[in-house]
Amino acid sequence: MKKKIALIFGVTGQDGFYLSELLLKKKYKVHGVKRRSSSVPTKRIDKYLNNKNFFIHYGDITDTSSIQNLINKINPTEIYNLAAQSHVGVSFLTPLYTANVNALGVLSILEAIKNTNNKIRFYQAGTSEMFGKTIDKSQNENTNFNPQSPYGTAKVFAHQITKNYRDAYNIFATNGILFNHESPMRGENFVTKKIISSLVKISLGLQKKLILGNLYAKRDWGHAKDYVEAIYKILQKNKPGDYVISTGKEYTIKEFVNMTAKMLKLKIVWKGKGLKEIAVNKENGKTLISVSKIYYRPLEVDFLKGDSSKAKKELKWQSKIKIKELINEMINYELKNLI
Ligand code: NAP
Ligand code: F7E
Repeated sequence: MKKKIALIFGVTGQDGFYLSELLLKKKYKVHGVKRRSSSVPTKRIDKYLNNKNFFIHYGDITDTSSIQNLINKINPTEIYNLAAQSHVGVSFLTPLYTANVNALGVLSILEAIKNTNNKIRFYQAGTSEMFGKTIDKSQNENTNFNPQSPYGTAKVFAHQITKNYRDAYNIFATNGILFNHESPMRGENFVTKKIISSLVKISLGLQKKLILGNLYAKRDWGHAKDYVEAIYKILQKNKPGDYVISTGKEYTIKEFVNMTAKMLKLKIVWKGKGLKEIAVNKENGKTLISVSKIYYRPLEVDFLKGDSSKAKKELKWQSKIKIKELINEMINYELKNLI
């Protein structure tokens, strides 16, 4: 049988790493797109660069001609769009740029599929941030969108335009609505990676303090390795659809800190309230964690908890890796990289 060909936009990111691993195992030819940058952007995927089924091309989803040329050249069976300005906080500082990449970039890919070969299957990386401020205790495919950031708002456009192209042009265009997913490959400025890398250093005496923002937002955190399996399954169905992918459990940032500190045997005690809240070392009274306004956002998404019943039923997918295993793996990765 002819090898399937995948084209991944966003291959250099966290999910790009895990999806490449999965598709190479499934004997795909994997083509990934990297952006030109002044430093090497491929550190996560370096290990695949010598694989005979892995190919890297320059491109950018804000450059329509580069997308069109790549699709013409590669003629992929499947396109996975993982490319995005993916930081919610940063989207408030770069709203136009974020909209250009996260909304219009997606439209450019869909246009290129429509104009080249409408049999190409397309996955769009949607997000629980589209739900934003919600009244539903848990969110599924029928929950209304009410995004609270330029990031979430741009992703709603991407979600809707993907549905439009599915309906109008009969394209196998799908949306994942993925809740937060983390791993050792997570970007440094997301809260889980920041907490774990700082607390590991603090536990070894290599860092004095960790400064965080809102400790009371609740998130539903899964593992990226589990979530790319769902992404893959979404594109293998008979019919295109939209799927919520989540664990169904939520924790506050503070609870995440406490779980991490406990695993590192760091004894901390919380004191104070609001911006004055701190965590001190129980043994010597030194402040290890404090809060700063800098990391607060103009608008916050207070809680998110997904309901993945549809994915369970139709994709036979369920999140497997539990939060403590995730934290443990991330801690071990940090420790290994410090030694
Ligand atoms: P990530 O680590 O930030 O990776 C984003 C990728 O997009 C990187 O490869 C980045 O390239 C690339 N990129 C950014 N702008 C681009 C552009 N203009 N053209 C081409 N590539 C561009 O994000 P992730 O955590 O892997 O997430 C993957 C996707 O899922 C994103 O779309 C994100 O919004 C979405 N999502 C993530 C989560 C989550 O919890 N992780 C949840 C829901 C949805 P560089 O390496 O050059 O920066
Ligand atoms: O923030 C709070 C912050 O930046 C989580 C992206 O992958 O998941 C991610 O978006 C929470 C927020 O992720 C800090 O205010 C407190 O409430 O790790 P985060 P996010 O904003 O949930 C969704 C599903 C995506 O789609 C996105 O692409 O933690 N928080 N203190 C902090 N957040 C950060 N980053 N840094 C802090 O110091």
